[in-house]
Amino acid sequence: MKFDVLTLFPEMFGILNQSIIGKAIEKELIDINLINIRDFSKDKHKKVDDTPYGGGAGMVMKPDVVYDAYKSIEDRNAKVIYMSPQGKTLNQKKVEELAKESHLIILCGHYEGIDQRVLDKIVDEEISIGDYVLTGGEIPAMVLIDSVSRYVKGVLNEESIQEESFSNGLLEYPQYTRPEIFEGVKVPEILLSGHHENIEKWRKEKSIEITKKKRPEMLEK
Ligand code: 4G1
Repeated sequence: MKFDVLTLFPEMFGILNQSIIGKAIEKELIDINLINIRDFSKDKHKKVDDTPYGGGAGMVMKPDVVYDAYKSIEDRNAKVIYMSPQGKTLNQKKVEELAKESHLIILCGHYEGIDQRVLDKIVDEEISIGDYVLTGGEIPAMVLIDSVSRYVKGVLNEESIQEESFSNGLLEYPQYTRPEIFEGVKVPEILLSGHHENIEKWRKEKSIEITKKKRPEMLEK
C-alpha cells in the first residue's frame, strides 16, 4: 500500500517510523512518501499561503502551489483524500473500504485551509477524524494511515484483526496479564481455568455488558 502525503510539515510524520507502522515500512509492506508542498512554491520567499479574498483572519494555502505538488505525483488513478473537518467522520467501515485501495494521496491543510478551486479540481473524497478544531490535517492523516495500514497483509498477525472490537460491533472485553494478583486484586478465575469455551463465553458477555454501559448507542443498530 502506497501513501503519498501532501503537507507543509513532513517532519511531523516521523512518528510513523515507530512501533508497528515503522516495522511495516521497514518490511516494505507500506510506503509513505512525504511531499513538501513548500518545495513547489515558485516564489523567491517560498511563499505557500496568502490572505483570504473577502477579508478575515489567517492565511489560505495557494491553489497553484498545491496543484503543482499534486502534479508531481505520476499516478492519475490514485484516490485523493482531503483531511477536512467538512468530511464524513472516519469509522472502521470506511477504514476497511480504503484498505482495498493500492495507492492513496492524502492532502493536509494548514492555517485556514486551502483555496477551494484546487480542492474542487483534485479531491475525490473529504474525510474528518472528528468534530473539534485542529491546527492542521497532519495528525488526521496519520490517524488514517495508521488505521488503514493495520489491514495491509503482513502488518498484523491475522488473529488480532479477527478478534478486535468493531469487527463484531462491540467494545473489547477486559484484558489481564501477570501478575496474577496486583495490589490485592486477582485476575478473574475463569481466565486461569484453561477452559477455552467458557473463556470465550465470558468474554462475549463482558463485551456486551461493557458496550451497554459505556456506548449504549452502539447496540441500537
Ligand atoms: C471548523 C478536525 C474548523 C480538524 C469546524 C478534524 C474544525 C482534518 C481535520 C475546524 C481538521 C471544525 C479533521 C478546524 C482540520 C484547515 C487546516 C482545517 C486545519 C483545519 C470542527 C482547521 N479531520 N482543521 N479547522 O479545525 O484540518 O481531518
